[in-house]
Amino acid sequence: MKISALDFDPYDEAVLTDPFPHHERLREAGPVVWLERYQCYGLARFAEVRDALDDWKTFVSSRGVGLADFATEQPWRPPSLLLEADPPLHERTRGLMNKVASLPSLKARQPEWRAKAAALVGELVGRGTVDAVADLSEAFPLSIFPDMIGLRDEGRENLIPYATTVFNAFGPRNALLEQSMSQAAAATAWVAESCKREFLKPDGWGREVYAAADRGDCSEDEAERLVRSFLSAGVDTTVNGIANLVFAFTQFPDEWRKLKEKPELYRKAIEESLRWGGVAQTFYRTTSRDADVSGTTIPEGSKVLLFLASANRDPRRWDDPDRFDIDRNASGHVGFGFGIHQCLGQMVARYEAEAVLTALVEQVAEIRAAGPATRRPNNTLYALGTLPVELVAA
Ligand code: OVM
Repeated sequence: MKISALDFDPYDEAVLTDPFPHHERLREAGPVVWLERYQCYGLARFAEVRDALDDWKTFVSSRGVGLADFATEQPWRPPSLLLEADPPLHERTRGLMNKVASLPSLKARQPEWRAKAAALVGELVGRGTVDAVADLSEAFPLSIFPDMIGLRDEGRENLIPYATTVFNAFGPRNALLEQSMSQAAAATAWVAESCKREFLKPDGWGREVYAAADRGDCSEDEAERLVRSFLSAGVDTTVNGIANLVFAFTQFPDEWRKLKEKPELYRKAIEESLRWGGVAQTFYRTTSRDADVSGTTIPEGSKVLLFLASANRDPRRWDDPDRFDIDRNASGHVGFGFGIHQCLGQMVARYEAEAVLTALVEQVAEIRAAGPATRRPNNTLYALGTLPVELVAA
């Protein structure tokens, strides 16, 4: 089958700040597209994205899940033992980390998280215009996540700049990456040190990873790099997940009213925001052998860009996909990916969002947009810069 070659640039600033109209063009161009500029393939339809994620033997992660092919290019940091690994290594590291980031461990923390979110929302309600990004979506995760890991107190302001660099680094070496790299040298050094056993507090997921090393499930060096995964993947993602959740309600005030009438819909609302919001826009895989995708052969050694956020709005899979609809059954979305690499922290993300959303539903009558939201362009994340809102007291 003849495939469409496009001059489309997924990393153009206009695309990064408003990607969804461009996704439609990608999906309509065919089940597989060729992105001339980056010499990679692209999949933007739901079925093809999910099937590629499912077929981890053909679409491997060990050659990097960004544009760089680790078989020929030096990674900017030692590869993640989870994200950038294949079985059998991935099976061992993922198994160990699943036990640390367990549901019982989260359930034990849930009451405290809900109380903290309620207190934070309480401070913001009726205060006039607040920034739902800095004052809520960053403030809440930063008030619980570093403590859950057991991170040292000093230097936590490095977490977001580090994560910003990590997610920019999945893209090309463009100005965004160069800029965040040059600003994040100190953050990278702080993170590297913070992952070491001696800098972690005794109670926390960080030391639990080292306990796995003590049991012989991984080496001391592996433990250090696995803790790094928590710091890389656990902050900017949840920050923007929460921000996009609030943003969704500013765009669809009827859905907020619906939720106020039926507060029991809060979990469905969160799942729908994960589908609609598109926080993790894209990840790559690399083909380990020739792959047939809907009649097109993708040759071995190709980089394949998977447009997760586009898949989540593919009209072939979702009715009226651009509509944020909290009654919709959004389960099955690929916002957390799919298959063996599906987000390790997805329940952390959901519990954080639940704490914030239940607090909002209880205390807020109306979430009023109080000015234009701004975007913070990133090569992988659909990130908000500012989100001015007024939280009207219930
Ligand atoms: C990691 C890592 C970093 C960024 C994202 C991610 C989406 C994982 O270091 O393991 O998962």
